[in-house]
Amino acid sequence: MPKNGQTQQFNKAAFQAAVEKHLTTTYASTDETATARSWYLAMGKALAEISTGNLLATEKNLAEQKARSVNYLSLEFLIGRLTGNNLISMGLYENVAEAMEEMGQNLTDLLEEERDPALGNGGLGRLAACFMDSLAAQEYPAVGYGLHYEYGLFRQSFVDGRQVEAPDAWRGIEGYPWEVLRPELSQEVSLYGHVEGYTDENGVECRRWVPAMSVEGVAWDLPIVGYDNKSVYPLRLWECRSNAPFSLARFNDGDYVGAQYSALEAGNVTKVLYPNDNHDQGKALRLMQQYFHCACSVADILRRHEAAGNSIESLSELETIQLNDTHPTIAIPELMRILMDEYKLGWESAWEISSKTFAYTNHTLLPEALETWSEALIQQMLPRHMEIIFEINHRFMKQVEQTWPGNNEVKRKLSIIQEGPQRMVRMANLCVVSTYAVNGVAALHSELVKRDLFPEFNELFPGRLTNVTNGVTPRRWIKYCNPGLSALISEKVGNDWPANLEKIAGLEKFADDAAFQKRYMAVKKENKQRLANWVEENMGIELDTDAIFDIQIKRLHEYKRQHLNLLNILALYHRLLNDPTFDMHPRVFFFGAKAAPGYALAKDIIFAINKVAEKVNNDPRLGGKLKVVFIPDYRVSLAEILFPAADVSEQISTAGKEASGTGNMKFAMNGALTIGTMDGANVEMREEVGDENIFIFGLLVDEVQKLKQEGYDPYRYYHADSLLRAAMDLLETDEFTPGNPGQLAAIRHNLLEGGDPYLVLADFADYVKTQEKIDAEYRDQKTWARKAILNTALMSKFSSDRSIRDYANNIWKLEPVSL
Ligand code: C3B
Repeated sequence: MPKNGQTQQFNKAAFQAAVEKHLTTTYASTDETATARSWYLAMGKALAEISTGNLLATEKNLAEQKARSVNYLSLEFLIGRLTGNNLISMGLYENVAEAMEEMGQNLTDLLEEERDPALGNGGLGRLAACFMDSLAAQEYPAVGYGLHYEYGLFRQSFVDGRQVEAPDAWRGIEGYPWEVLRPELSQEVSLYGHVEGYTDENGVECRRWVPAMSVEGVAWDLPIVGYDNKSVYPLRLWECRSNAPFSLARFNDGDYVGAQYSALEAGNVTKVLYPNDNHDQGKALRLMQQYFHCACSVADILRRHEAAGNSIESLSELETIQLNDTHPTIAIPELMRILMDEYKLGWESAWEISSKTFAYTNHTLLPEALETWSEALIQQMLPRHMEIIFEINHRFMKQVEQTWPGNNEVKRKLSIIQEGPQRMVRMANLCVVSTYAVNGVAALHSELVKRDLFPEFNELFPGRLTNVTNGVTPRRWIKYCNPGLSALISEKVGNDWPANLEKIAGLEKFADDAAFQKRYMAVKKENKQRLANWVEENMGIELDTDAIFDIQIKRLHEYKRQHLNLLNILALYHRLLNDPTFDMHPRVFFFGAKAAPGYALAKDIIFAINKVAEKVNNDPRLGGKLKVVFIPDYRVSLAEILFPAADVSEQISTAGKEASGTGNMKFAMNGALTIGTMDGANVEMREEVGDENIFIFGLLVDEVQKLKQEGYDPYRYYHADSLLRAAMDLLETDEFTPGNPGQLAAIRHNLLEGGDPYLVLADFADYVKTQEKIDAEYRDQKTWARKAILNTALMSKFSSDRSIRDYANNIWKLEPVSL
């Protein structure tokens, strides 16, 4: 197989003919009438012809070889634009650029026509996308299963500084050129109804679900193109349709209109992605989404397994199912139901198969994100599943009784059912009990999962709880988004580093090379210019690329502490205006973040940052030293411009709260220095780059816990620190909201009267001091360049290829299969 080159046979004339054909027959355009968008669409369709062919070939090969596969179940895949990335994976970027040029089209411009498929909220969804890329790059047999939302994550704009949400019709009216409908894979999904007992023909007592209605699941495949190989794996997204929908009960009752109506409701199942990140909202429609996703996916896995001629008993030998967080947990009782009620296996045999098939990844310790579902709701929508969950719990409680006889306290704690005025099903407990492996997503996080979240489970199931540290794909997050740096890396270490990121360590020996430092920093400067141009064109703010570009991009959440960043900005503002001895290197603070529409304080923080930005960016007294830019509608395609342009990466969550973080890795690979707490993967990044090459500050996990136990008093910090007081008090004035004092006071109130749940005030002084250190060190450009180069060179651990190898070797037991 050709490596590091063109992996697809490319016939330019045939490709151009395919583009012309799609322009005419698919998009009804002529060369004269075609817009940039129709050219992009036609080109996408022509490319999808190649990827679809390879997808089918891969599918066939894997079935024939009876290869063991992983099924990655996730409610979110935040894939971002596919065209540029797929061109790189196919090795066709230059060929297609040339082919399009001959047709009078500029590839770079056409790529800008693609709308981001934003089928995820943040880190969890983006991780799933990086993992699919790494599975395909290393040819570990895999299918990604998700939902085909009609509307992805909302589009964000600012109106007078406040976030406004608009629907995201990511497919446009023409549809997305890369996706292919697979009508032959459609599934019927049942809902509601009741359970009945019956005696089968052998006299055995059985149970069966008599559903009240059903909907149709239709499969769309998006191609996950293997980098530098021919394999293409499906990202299979289920769309709910109710084109032949009916409510049996109501229909039979003669309630014709009512029957249609509830079916219409079910037709909404995949209408929109829930916009919550690290927060469980507990809505019935969300449970329906989860079950719809699981029912279609499990049925498809069984279909594949059987079609390849395998027995149901061998399911766990050939298939493993990874649950991305608890969102697809209902797949567990669904598989148990099918094995028992349809395949007629007894409980023990069904459990033997099911518990060896599923594995679960925990992505958060935040209590508000740990999913629970009301027993009543599950009982109503999925009565047979509730019965099975009860039985799993019943058997599990017996096991707990054996280990801790008579200990009701531990039973209450471990039970899958949480007692209370409304009984709730704890999905994480169900996962730990019913899977063969449970992993956290960074070393520190996995330790906390064992120590704080599930200590008794760890005792009960030794070895089940493990760690797989997250990673990111170097294809999208270096090669594609940072061509300047990529060329420089290839020149020094050869061009096979995108698939073998260990090679990047070869840059280490150039860290002190003055000529290399210069070129490395010149690339950084170009990337900063590219971002500055975007900001000028889209926001009308002029930026100086000699300033430090300091960037915090992630979902808006109190625990991520964008408001700590804001307080430092307010402190700088205060000092610039009031302390004549104070000097600072010019700095631009960038933010990009969406707030969940129902998260009031997060929205207040966005508003405050925007208001401070308005004032600061136009205040001549600051001499251009301080700028604040809140990039609207932060998304993958903007991330691709932001990461390469950063000097400083903000990773400032309260220790113990950010499970891993993955933006931290993208920044460091692209040569930004991290200011961060000892949280998530920051800890392992520090291990890799060394303490001198990262700026660590703040309380440690145990210090956070101790302070909270002792009774944390934010006022103590407020009264003791005049700079903190000055920054906080600015929030009460009308400094940034002329004529309207108090508009920003909610944040101050939350931090003082609200008890400052994420210890912003406790970490403020150390944060400010560490930012001053960065200011001083940036002035020595040689030392800075050295540190930045070392960050790039020492990030190989954080390739998602390594994460996937860890999963494949330690959990899934998968072997690569090449096409
Ligand atoms: C996130 C965590 O908050 C991040 O620390 C982590 O890096 C990623 O997952 C990937 O593991 N996460 C999320 O985006 N959504 C959740 N519901 C839970 C965790």
